[in-house]
Amino acid sequence: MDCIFCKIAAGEIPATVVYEDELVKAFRDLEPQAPEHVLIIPKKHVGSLLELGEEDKDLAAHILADVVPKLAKELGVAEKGFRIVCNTGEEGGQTVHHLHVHLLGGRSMQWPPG
Ligand code: DGP
Repeated sequence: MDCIFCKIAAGEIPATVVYEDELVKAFRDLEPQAPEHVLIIPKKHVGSLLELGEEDKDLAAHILADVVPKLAKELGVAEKGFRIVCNTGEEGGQTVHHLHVHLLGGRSMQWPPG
C-alpha cells in the first residue's frame, strides 16, 4: 500500500520522531500550525477513525489516555493547554488517509476552527 504514514511508521521516510513504542509513532508535522505540532499515528494502517475496529479499542485508548498526556507534558504544553484534532474524511479536512491525531500547542487556539 502506498501510504506515506505507513512509510514513516516503518522508518522508510525520515521524520522528526518525538515518541515511539510498539503501537504508535509520534513525529513533528511537516507544516506546523502551532509552535508545537506533532502527529500521533498507529503503526498499523488504519485509514481513519471510521476504520477503527473492535480490536483497536486498546490502541485508541493508548493514544488518547497514554500518549497524548505524556507528550503534552514532555512538549511543555500541558499546563497552559493544547488541542487535539483528528480530521476525518473529505469535509473533515483529512488529507492523509492513515489515522493521525494532531497535538497542537504553544499558542492560544481559536474557536470555531476554520
Ligand atoms: P490532515 O489534514 O489531518 O490529513 O493532516 C495531515 C498532516 O500531515 C498535515 O498537517 C501535513 C502532515 N504531513 C503530510 N505529509 C507529511 C510528511 O511526509 N511528513 C510529516 N512529518 N508530516 C506530513
